[in-house]
Amino acid sequence: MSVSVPDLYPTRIPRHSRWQERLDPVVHATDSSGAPISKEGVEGFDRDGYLVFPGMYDLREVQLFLKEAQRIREDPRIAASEKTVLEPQSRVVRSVFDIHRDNPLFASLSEDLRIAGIARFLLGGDVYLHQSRLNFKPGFNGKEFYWHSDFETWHAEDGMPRMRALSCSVLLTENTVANGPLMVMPGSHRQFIPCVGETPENHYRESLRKQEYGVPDHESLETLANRHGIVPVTGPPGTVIFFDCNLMHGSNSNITPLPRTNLFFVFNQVDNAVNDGLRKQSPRPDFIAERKEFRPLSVRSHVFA
Ligand code: 6CS
Ligand code: FE
Repeated sequence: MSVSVPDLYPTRIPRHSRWQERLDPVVHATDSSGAPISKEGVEGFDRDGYLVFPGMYDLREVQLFLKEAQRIREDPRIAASEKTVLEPQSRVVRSVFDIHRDNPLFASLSEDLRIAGIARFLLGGDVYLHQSRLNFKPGFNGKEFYWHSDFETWHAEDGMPRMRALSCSVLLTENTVANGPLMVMPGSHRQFIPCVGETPENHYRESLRKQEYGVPDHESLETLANRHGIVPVTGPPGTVIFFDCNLMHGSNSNITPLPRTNLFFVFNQVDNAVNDGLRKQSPRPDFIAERKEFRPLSVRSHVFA
């Protein structure tokens, strides 16, 4: 879709510029009656930019998800596909994208009321999937994801107009302080940090292995970290983490024997569909960013036996 819209969050600019206040609400819900989460939960997401639900999926369900994730990682056809991203400097699988489209189990999980129902509430209306992926971060070899705001990339490279999207991460293995858990700067979602440097063509081929554009400058990161702190988000398998599209986050390399395998769904509100008019480079493949199918997910209750 390409209609001319103003670029409200300019980034990938030639030189440093001032941070920008967020122009969008964090919680878009206007009516909390019948909310799927508590009042404290809504306030927490609004204040911190993330929310953690330990035990949202029971161990039996998670075992099912993890078995399927391991089957995907070992499937030679998938390993050879462009949807699979390898770790930098190795042939180790880092991520597999588009799992909601290629895998019936994960397609159902993406529409499960327990997660899509919360996303729909927080984003204030029907949602579709902008992206889905498995990040394996294997033991010993799983490399870091440097500090970034997802929205900065989805805005600059996919043409996502406003901050009305969120990530939902389902932990498939134990996420400890040691094996490279998601680290967030609580509250950092309220500032937009423009990043310096024009996006190279086909940037995703490098950025998904090791991101170098769309990474804030050290001074901004230091100021954000001093102001908000850095929190490792840990939890047992079955924990679900929701985090706002503009929350500053990253994760360290995993040199422990314990894999940190997490599944991610990126929910975008249907009125915030990507817009080609906001993009300067050629579009990223649709296995990374949905460009056509903005139909609302059919959210319903699932039992994964
Ligand atoms: O470019 C993207 O869409 C991906 N990059 C990162 C580092 N996080 C979000 C997303 O997976
Ligand atoms: Fe990210």
